[in-house]
Amino acid sequence: MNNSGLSEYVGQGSELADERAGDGRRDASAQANPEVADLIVAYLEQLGIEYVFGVPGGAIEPLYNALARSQRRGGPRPVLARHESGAAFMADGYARETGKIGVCCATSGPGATNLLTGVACAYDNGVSLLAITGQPALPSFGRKALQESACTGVNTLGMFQHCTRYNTLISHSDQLENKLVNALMTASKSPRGPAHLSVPVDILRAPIKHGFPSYNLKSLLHRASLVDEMQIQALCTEIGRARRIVIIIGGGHNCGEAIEAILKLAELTDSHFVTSPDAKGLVNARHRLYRGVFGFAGHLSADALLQDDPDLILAIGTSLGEWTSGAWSTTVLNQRLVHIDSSEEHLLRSPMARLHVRGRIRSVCERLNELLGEATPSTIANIGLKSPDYMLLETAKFVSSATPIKPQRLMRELSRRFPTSTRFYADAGNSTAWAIHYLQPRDRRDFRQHDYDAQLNGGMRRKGGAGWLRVLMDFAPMGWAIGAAVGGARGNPEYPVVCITGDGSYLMNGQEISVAAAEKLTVVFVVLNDSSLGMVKHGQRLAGAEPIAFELPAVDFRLQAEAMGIPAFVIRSPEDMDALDFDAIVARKGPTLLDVRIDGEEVPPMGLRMKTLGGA
Ligand SMILES: Cc1ncc(C[n+]2csc(CCOP(=O)(O)OP(=O)(O)O)c2C)c(N)n1
Repeated sequence: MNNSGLSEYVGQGSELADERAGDGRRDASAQANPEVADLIVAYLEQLGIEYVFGVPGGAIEPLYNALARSQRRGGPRPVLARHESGAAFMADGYARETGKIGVCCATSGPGATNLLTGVACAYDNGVSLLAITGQPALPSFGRKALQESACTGVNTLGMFQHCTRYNTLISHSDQLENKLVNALMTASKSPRGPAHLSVPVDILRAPIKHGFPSYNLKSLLHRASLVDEMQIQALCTEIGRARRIVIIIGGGHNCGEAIEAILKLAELTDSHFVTSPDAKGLVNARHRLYRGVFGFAGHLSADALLQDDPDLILAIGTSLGEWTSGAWSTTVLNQRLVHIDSSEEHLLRSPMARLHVRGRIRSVCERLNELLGEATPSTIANIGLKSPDYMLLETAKFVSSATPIKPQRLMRELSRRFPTSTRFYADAGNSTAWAIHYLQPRDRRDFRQHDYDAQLNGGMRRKGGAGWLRVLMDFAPMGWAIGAAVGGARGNPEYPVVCITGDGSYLMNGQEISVAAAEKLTVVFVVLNDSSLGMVKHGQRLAGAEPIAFELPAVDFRLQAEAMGIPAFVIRSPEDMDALDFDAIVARKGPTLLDVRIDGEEVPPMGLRMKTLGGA
């Protein structure tokens, strides 16, 4: 692909535009008889977006025609998902990995409704997405056209209204440019989220006039670095007064791009820090100041730190929802709290805070560091070599050699066996709990994933890519990790991807493994096979509820994968892991499946969930 050399190493769309738009904007109207669909593709290209994840159908056909033309000249091309929810999950994974906007598309009617779950997931988890769905031709509205999805049919526009940040029907071709740019701007500003364009097929096919695209997204999508100097001064005063500060680091892109400055702040103030579950992947668990995950499936060391009376708690970029606030725990939500965020929605959740500091987190932390007396650059010496094993709830099980393999031990094996550049995606269900608590990739001797990547890339610095672990915190659909892992790998095929999922989730969405095969992507699917909906089973037990509707049939996922030509292995014990050639698995340009017959009796660290459900 012509533009991939450049776009691989730039994360933010606006930054990409810096380098390529200059005015090298491809003139969509330069080709013979360009259509509105070509204009959409031209804008995606301007942002360095290389792939559109979706499933075709009649109402969206002109977009696929435009993608075919684009693909022939090395521009954005389609990736064919097996189900539209998988397409949206892939776009989500692509956005997380690259820092760009993930783009997915579907035809009208059932294509759009299938896409909805993935779009809702991106909405609740703050991921930049553009969803494009089709409609029958405008003149047919209200006449029972096949899969009509306007207000006179099964109103998909209405459905998307509740899980997007921008949602519109294009009812005239002249609207397209303005609405598309609005959608792209809305999706990428804080709070991030999905935008949806519902485009009738005759509009997609309509001719465009000469000279498009007319917007240069370079300046429109540029992220402002404004800082609120007065609030920062006030925060400096608070920091100056405090004896002991604890920092809580939140997840998502805003903290991802700021992680160096945040860690510098911790070092400069000699403050211990914890992460929310979704931010675990931003840091090295061996950092001398790190005390683990606070929130769902977190560590007692993090709780203890916050309960030990710090006089200042700096919550940075965290949503303070159920899973990220320890179910709204007063150990965090109290008057010692200072909340730093670019999202008004996040700030709204801390009315009791002593101070709110608004602004782009990276800019705020960099300015703070300046005022506090520029920190000595973070060095490997700051990492320390202390094993983080002490944080774990059940260390004996972490090293247990029992058969069937304990999920705790499986996390240890996955941590040790994969290269340091690996990205892990953990699925809804017990996988999330096990990964948040027990996964701790081997010593990177560096806490900055991006710098590590820079070394690998011969000095080329890769932006975006928030962390080595990706999980869901809010709307958490089973099977998300399967699509997201494929999309993440598509966005950055250089690094191995591991998808940790359950057998229930795999039965729901596992067909997307065949996309990884078709795209030749190194994704290792690790299926925690316990013949049950494990989180449901343990949830029922812990709550004293009826033990019902959790059993799944015994499935041999190895055979299923092999039927698709994908190498697969059954793992029953820790020794079975020794028999695998991980170097070959990681070197393989294509997926591998590990069907892991885990000990399903092990209780996942899900106490917090039980507390909020009112059970246990
Ligand atoms: C689409 C969807 N349906 C239902 C749920 C509720 N739910 C959460 S976890 C879970 C069980 C997951 O089972 P499995 O994928 O086998 O993973 P395990 O918990 O056994 O590791 C269910 C049904 C959900 N999160 N998403």
